[in-house]
Amino acid sequence: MHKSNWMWIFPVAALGLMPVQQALAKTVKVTMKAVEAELPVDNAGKVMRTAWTFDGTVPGKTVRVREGDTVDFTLTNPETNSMSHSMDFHIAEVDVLNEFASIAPGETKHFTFKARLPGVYMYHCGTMPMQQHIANGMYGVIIVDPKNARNFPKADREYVLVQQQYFPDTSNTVALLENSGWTGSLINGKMFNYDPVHDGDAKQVLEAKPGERVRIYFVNANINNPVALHPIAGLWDRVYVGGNPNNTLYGLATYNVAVSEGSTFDIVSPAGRSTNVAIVDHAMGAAMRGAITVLMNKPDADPKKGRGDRITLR
Ligand SMILES: [Cu+2]
Repeated sequence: MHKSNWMWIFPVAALGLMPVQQALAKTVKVTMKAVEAELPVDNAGKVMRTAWTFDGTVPGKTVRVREGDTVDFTLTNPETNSMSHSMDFHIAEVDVLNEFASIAPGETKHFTFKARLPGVYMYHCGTMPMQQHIANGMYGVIIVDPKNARNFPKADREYVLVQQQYFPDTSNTVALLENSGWTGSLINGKMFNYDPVHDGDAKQVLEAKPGERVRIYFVNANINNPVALHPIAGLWDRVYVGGNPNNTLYGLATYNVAVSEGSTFDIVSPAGRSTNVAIVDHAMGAAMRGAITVLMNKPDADPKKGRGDRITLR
């Protein structure tokens, strides 16, 4: 061994005695702006809705931190907006009447919380009527990566999928509660977003190479309905309930995702051949109205898809 390598041994040994969390936990600053905007819910861009969003997209940006990190969060509600808004992170253990309180146009809200548990969690606006703010698009995903990789094999690709019931008339807030009048299922904000089989205007699909482990971070942002998540022509190799590796289920065809639940799904396609899988909400009323996502497993898969900031395909 080269002499200089020995210099590393003592500092590394000392670090090993420190609690890992203390050594590696950091504070992550996250800022978001409430943006009221016109957005399409179809791939052709013909069906528009008045969306209420975080930062102008549905879902909002994916926040990603590590178990034990502290999130330092700021929400601004520009005075040009018409509504009050707020933020509720499902991983935050705080005071609903304090941190999650609404702010009027022109106000700013700041709070911090510790991401104590690994997993995948919904975040959303909690301002009343809450069903209207969520139906209008004010939701997103926070991924908390586990600090311990035990029982959590490395994924080759990762994708974020968020499903939402589409109600063309969100001003009828009672209809939202009665679950009447929804006409579409949005995946990351659009019907058949990644399904060119059922919608010729769909511009992209999820991609991976045959045999790769693909990890889906899934959040059910429906107003009322659970999601029967099933990969047609495949199986879930593992389902991490809540996205937490301590809650691992092995080998399932379908797993029911509760409203507001985030769970993580691993699928490993057969090696040595190209295949396609259709990830659906097997509740037909949702599937046929937009909740179908194509995962293409092929040797020439785009190496950038499912990695870095392309885990959410826009
Ligand atoms: Cu809101």
